[in-house]
This record gives sequence, C-alpha cells and structure tokens, in this order.
Amino acid sequence: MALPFPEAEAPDADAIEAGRLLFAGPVEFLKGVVAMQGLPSADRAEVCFAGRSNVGKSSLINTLTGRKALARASNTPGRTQEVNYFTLGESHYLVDLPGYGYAEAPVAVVAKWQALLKSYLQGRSTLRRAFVLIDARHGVKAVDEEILTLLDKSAVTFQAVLTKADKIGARDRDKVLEQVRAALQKHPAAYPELVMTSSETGDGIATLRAIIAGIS
Ligand SMILES: Nc1nc2c(ncn2[C@@H]2O[C@H](COP(=O)(O)OP(=O)(O)OP(=O)(O)O)[C@@H](O)[C@H]2O)c(=O)[nH]1
Ligand SMILES: [Mg+2]
Repeated sequence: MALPFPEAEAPDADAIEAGRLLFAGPVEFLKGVVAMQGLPSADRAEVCFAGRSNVGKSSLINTLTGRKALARASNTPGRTQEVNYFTLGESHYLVDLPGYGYAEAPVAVVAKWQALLKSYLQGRSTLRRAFVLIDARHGVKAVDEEILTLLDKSAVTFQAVLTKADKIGARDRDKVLEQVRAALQKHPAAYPELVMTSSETGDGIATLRAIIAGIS
C-alpha cells in the first residue's frame, strides 16, 4: 500500500518553470499587520507560512524569493512578531506568521499573537493554503497539534513542509517522516502530500515554488 502523505512528486517542467518565473518576478514587503483591521484587501490568492518559533519560516521565504533579507531571519526565536505581508507579482500574497510555542515570550504577548493568528486563520477568505513548517529533526510537537486542530476547525487546507532537511541523516529522516505521517492522518484539513526542504541547500525549493504558482 502506498504510504499516506508521500513527498510531493517533482512537478513537471512546465510547473517548475511557472514557479521559477513567479518567484523571479517582483517580490516586495508590503506591511506588517498587528490586527485584523490592518489586513490588506482580500483581492488575490494568499498562502501563509506557520510554524513553531525558529522552525525556519522567514528563511524559507527568503530562499523561495531568492532575497536574502526580505523576511528577517535570525537566531533569536520570536523575532517575527507581526503578520508580514509580501506581494508576489500581482497574483499572490505570501504571509509570514509569528512563530508559536516560544516559551520565553511574555504571556500577554503570546495571548495577543494567538488571538490574531486565530482570527487570521479563521477569517481570511482568500487564504488558499497554509504551509505548516515542521523541523525535520523534531517532527510534529504538541504545540503544532494546536494549530493543526485550529486549521481543521477553520477548514483551511494545510500542507506540511519539513524544514532543515540538511540537518538530518537518512535514518532519522525516515523515523521523523513516519511520526509526521501518523500525526497528519488525524487531521482532515491536511493536504495529502508533504514537502521536504532546506533553505541551506535549496532542496525542495523549486517544488514549493511550483506548488505555490499552481495555487490561484
Ligand atoms: N541548517 C539550516 N538552518 C536553517 C534552515 N532554515 C532556517 N535555519 C536557521 O534556523 C534559525 C531560525 O530561522 P528563521 O527563519 O528565523 O525561523 P522563523 O521560523 O522565521 O522564526 P520566528 O520568526 O522566530 O518564528 C536561523 O538561525 C536560520 O538560519 C535550514 O533549512 N537549514
Ligand atoms: Mg520569522
């Protein structure tokens, strides 16, 4: 029997080219949003990047867009504190979300982000897909489960993206994939394929570009 949640197959040449073209075009930081009223008008397809603090959301956006410092990436967890909007050509918004599960953030700050994250995920009509980033070394954690459940409830399709694939060997990778697959099976909103990526080596990046270009 085929494994549930296989890695996405390499897209065909046309899809790869569409992804390449989309991401080679203009990409700009639009704004950082701290409240729902601040969201730009819902006039195009939008995908967001969610995941634990430090999982590599901002780095992935930088690598996808080939702009090193577009989304701030840092060693300091909890760095991205706003819902950051980027325009990808005129067809898409890319949205970099604040990381969750950062234990050292003040309680009031965490509560505020969580409320915003929740209203955003539940209330954004043009949000086509959430990419939920999972550290390839660690698999799905309890705090990830909370967001996956929220996505189920909000009926937002989410696709798991494993990050930092350069940091694990083949054996650990299989073990983590097994754990991730078992976790995803419990979530009706999970998209049936996952993507393994590395912002360091560029693994999976062309595939992810093609996937996003295919979302309209
Ligand atoms: N080796 C390796 N390191 C990575 C990769 N992606 C991110 N990192 C490192 O992981 C750390 C966190 O990356 P960020 O992109 O800032 O993580 P984030 O998810 O945006 O974090 P918050 O904004 O705090 O939620 C940085 O030191 C990155 O250089 C990767 O694919 N491989
Ligand atoms: Mg970030």
